[in-house]
Amino acid sequence: YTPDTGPRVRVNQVAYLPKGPKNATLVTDATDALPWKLKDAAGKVVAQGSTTPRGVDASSRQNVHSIDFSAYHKAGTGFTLTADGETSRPFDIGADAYQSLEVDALKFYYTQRSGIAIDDALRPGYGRPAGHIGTAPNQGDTNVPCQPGVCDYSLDVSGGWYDAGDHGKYVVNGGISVAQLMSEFERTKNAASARPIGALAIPESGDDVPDVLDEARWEQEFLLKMQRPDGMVHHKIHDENWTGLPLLPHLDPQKRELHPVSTAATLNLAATAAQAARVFAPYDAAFAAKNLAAAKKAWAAAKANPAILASPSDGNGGGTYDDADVSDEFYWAAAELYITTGDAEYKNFVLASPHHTADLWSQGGAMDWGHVAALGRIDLATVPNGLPGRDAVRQSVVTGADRYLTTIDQHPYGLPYNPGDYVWGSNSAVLNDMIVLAAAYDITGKLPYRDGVLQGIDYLLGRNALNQSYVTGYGEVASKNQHSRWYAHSLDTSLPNPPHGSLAGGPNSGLQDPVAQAKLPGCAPQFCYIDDINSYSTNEVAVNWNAPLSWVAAFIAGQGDG
Ligand code: 9MR
Repeated sequence: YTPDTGPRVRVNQVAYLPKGPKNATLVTDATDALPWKLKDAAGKVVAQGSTTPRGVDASSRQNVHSIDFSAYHKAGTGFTLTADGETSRPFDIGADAYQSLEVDALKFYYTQRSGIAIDDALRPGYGRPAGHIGTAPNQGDTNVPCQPGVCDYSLDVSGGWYDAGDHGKYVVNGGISVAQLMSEFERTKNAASARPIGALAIPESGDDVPDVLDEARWEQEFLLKMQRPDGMVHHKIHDENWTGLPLLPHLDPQKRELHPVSTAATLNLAATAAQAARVFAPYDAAFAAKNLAAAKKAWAAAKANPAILASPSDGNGGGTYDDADVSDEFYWAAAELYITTGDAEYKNFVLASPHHTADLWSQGGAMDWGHVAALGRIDLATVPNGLPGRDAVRQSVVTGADRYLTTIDQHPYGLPYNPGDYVWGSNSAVLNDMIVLAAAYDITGKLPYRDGVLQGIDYLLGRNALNQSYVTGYGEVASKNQHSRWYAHSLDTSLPNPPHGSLAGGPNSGLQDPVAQAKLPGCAPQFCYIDDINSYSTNEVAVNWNAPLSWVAAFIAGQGDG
C-alpha cells in the first residue's frame, strides 16, 4: 500500500493569516536550495524566494526543504506555491476559515449527544432518534445496572456525549473534553485577544447562556449523574460487548453496564465540577452550587479512596481508560477547587504537589486524558487567583512554550510535537502543545508564541507528509472516513460522513488495529495513518480531540489578520 500524497509542495490547504507566519515544506531529493514562487488565483507570481534545505526529517524519513513566504501579506483565495516543478494544493490567505472552524469543531458535540433526538433541522443530514433512552431495542441509560458483582443498584446515567465512534461514555475523557470547552469559554473572560465564541445551532441556542456552555452542560450533567451518594464516581458506562459498524445509537440492542468507581473518575468530576461552579455562576446559580457541592464531595471521597484504579483488563465492550498514576488528577482537581473557592485545603495541596513544579512539557502532548497536570497548571497561570508564587507558575508555562518553539524551529514540518513514535490520537497531542503556546501568548503578549500556534495548525491542515488535512471539510484533501458507528457513510451510503470540523485521531506508530497493521507496516511516524473507517487506532473521531481543535481555532480566530 502506497498512499497517493500528491504534489510535493506541502501547505496549509485552508488558510494562512495575512500578517501571520506562512511556511511550507518541499519534499525533494535536491540538496541545494531551489527557487519557489507564490502565485495568486490568476496564476500571477506575487512573491518568490529560495527554499532552505533541511536534510532528512525523522518523522517522515523524507529529504525536505522548508519555504518561508511570511513576507507576503495580501488576503485572497486560490493561491498556490510552486517549487521543484511541483505546484501545491490551493490555499487562502485570510482569517475567516478559523471562525468557521471554531464553530464547526464545537458543533460536533451536538451530533455526539446521547439521550436526545438530533434535530435534522439543526444539522441537515444528521438527524436521528435519541440514543439510549430506554426505547427498544436499546436497553437504555436511564436505569443502568452495574457489571455483575460490582454493585447492586442501578443509576440513571442518560445523556452526555458518546466518546468517539463507539457507544461508550467514559468519565475519564469526558472530563478533559468538557474542561477544555469550559476553558475555551473562560479564556474569553481573561485573554486580551479572545473574542466571544460563535453560535452553535443547538436546541438551547437563543437562551441566555453562551452556546459553548450549553453544550458543555450537556456533558457535565452526565458526569454528575455518574457520582454515587458517597461521592465516588463510576469510571464508565458502555455495552457488555463491542458493537459492530455501522450502528446508529438508538438501534444498539446490547446490555448497558456501569463499571466500578475509580479515583481517577472521581477526580475528573471534582475538577470539572469545580470549574463549572465558576463558569456557570453568572448564568445559573443553582447549577453552579450543585457542581460545587459535587466537586467538594468528590474531592473528599478521592482523598479517602486514593488508589481505586480502573482495571487495564476491563476492555470488553468499551475502552479501558486505565491509569496507574492519579497524582496528576489530584493536582488538577485541587487546582480547580482552589481557583473557584480560594480555600486553604486546596491551596496547600497544590503547593505541596510534585506536579506543581514538575516539568510538564514533554515532546509528546502536554496533556491528554491520562496526564492532566498541565490542565491545572495552565488554569492556575491564566485564570485569576491568589496563589502564592503565582508568577513562577505563569513563568513555568512560558518555559514550556519556549521548549515547543524550539521544537517547531527545528522541525521541517513546523511541529511542536516531536516524540519519536506518534501516539494514538497524536493530532490532539499536537493541539494540546499549541494550547501551551497560546497560554504563553496570553501571559506575555509576545508574538513568537502566537506564531507558534499559527505554525502548528498548518500541520493539521495539510503541511504534512501525507499532504492532507485531518479535519473533515477543511482543505482540498481531508479525512472523511473516520471510524464511527453513525457517520459510517463508507459502509452504508444512507449514513453521512462525519460533519465538517471533525478531527481524525491521526498518525499512530503503534498500529493498534488490523487495517493499520495490514496496510502500514514499517511506516515512518507521519505515514502511520489511513483514512479508512475501520482503522480505529489512526482514524477515529473523539470528544477529547475536537475540544483542543476548537480551543485552538478560537484562539486563531481572535488574531484577526494576524
Ligand atoms: O484515546 C485513547 C488512547 O489513548 C488509548 O491508547 C486507546 C486504547 O486504549 O483508547 C483511546 O480511546 C478510545 C477509547 O478506548 C474508546 N472510545 C474511542 C477512544 C478513541 O479512539
